[in-house]
Amino acid sequence: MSRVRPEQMRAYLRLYLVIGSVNCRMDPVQVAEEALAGGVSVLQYREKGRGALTGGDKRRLGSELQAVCKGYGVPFIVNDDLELALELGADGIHIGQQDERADRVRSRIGGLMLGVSAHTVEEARLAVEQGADYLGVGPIHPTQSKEDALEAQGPSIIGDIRAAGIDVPLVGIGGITLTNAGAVLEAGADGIAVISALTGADDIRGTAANFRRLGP
Ligand code: 3NM
Repeated sequence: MSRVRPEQMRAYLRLYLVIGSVNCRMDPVQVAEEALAGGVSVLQYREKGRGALTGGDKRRLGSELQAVCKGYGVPFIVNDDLELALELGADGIHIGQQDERADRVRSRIGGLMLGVSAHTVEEARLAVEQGADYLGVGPIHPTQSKEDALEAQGPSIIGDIRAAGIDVPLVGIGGITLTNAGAVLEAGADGIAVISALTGADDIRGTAANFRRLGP
């Protein structure tokens, strides 16, 4: 299977929902359904944090979220768990700097999409060399949604990565809201990735639609 083309990847990244059961006030499948109806363009299943599902329960929710994504023709990406990604036949996998090396993951997934979290220009460069199709760059702003999040860097980290000549598709992540998302796109991101701005919204569908209106 061939790798995703960068222009296709950029289109997928416009509004990226990261979701797991611990992030949701109601059924995560319903949250995903609403968010996709509003315009989410890629979904990552990230089952992490206190109270996260494991084993068969984790697999079941992943499979349900994947089915919702299929209905919208939106890629389904699994965070960190390569075995689960392969077992479910996910469209891609996302890994952090603490997880397995990107080149080792690439060698096991063929042409599936590979996303890597990067916090510095050097991490960004290395991830691209090792086969990343896209980067998640953050945290842009302080976040409540990740227990081990690093210090917030502001949108300028994205400008720094672009100024270094790294033109790989990328999203900003961490504390992004409707109010501050514009600056992330202006700094050179292809899209934004959110957890709480959508999973915690009273009107998930409407909020997703408003995020999409910010884009090009
Ligand atoms: N990764 P929210 S920040 C999953 O910096 C994740 O790599 C981050 O959640 C990183 O939109 C983050 O609620 C949490 O702030 C994003």
